[in-house]
Amino acid sequence: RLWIENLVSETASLESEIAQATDVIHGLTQTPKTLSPKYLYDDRGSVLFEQICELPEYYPTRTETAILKNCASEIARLTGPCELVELGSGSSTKTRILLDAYQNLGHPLRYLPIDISGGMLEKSAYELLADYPSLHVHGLVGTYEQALAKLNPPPLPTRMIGFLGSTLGNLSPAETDQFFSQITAALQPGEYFLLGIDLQKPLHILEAAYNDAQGVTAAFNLNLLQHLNRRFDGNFNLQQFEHWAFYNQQDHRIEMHLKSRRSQTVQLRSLDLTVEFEAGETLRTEISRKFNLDQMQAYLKSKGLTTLQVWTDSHPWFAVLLSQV
Ligand code: AVJ
Repeated sequence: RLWIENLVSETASLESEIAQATDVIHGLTQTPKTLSPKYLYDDRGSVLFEQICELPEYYPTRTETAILKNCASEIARLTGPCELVELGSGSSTKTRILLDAYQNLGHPLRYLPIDISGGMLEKSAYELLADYPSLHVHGLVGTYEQALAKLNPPPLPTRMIGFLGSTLGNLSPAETDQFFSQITAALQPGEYFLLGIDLQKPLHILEAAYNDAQGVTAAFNLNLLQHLNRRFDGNFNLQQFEHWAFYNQQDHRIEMHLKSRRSQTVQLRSLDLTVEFEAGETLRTEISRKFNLDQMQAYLKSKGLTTLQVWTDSHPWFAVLLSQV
């Protein structure tokens, strides 16, 4: 009942290794320095993110979970039996709410988790198999692009691709366009896309969520440097960088950076790369866009996705949208 394919490990594809190395070199040599947020998610980063989800200040996870508990049975009714594909499956905690709903309707359970962190994917797959005796899991360890390109027609009548947690907010507008081209290419007419998005809201709530009192978000951000050290034989000194996150009101997004505490030189030996930081210079590690619900529906429509139903919490701080190609 379990099959996990690895699309990223060194043995899987040299092409993918080269793409990532090129990406890191490009990000660290441009001004301002930026890296894709996917480098936050090595196995330790994924564990730290799970801890973030439990923080009192980090409202998105618990808000989305509450929304899903309310709407899961309606989603299952609307789609009927379907294969559930999840982009960025992580611990698959919220997935359980959906699996329960399909199970309650007596539908067969097929789950295709996609995640960049192999450790987290494998662990959650085993936990799901233990709890859902009829579940079949086919996991793909890799980037969204790699995994979406590999999707075969589903064994069930239809398919739903889930993209929860507002991970969409990590993508720039240009990356979002590309992403939706891949989504609509992967879906057949009539298939479903389930999207969770974080909404615009007062600044103090947003900034608190990315600057928690316990410092878990800071540890999560700094862990990216540890990841680069391990992956590319680097010598980043984590003591010499600090976590910095703020809401960019103009672009409606949280920006997360690592700020150099002094002028310093860092080496990534396996990339043959030397990087200079000035005192106070920052490396942007993540954007987390906050959306407007009407604009998102219009955007989905422009991409060929018709929104069937929207659910929010009472504020509303977060939204879940079910759309169809
Ligand atoms: C998983 C991308 C949705 O942007 O809120 C949490 C990641 N970064 N705290 C987010 C994150 C800092 C999270 N996403």
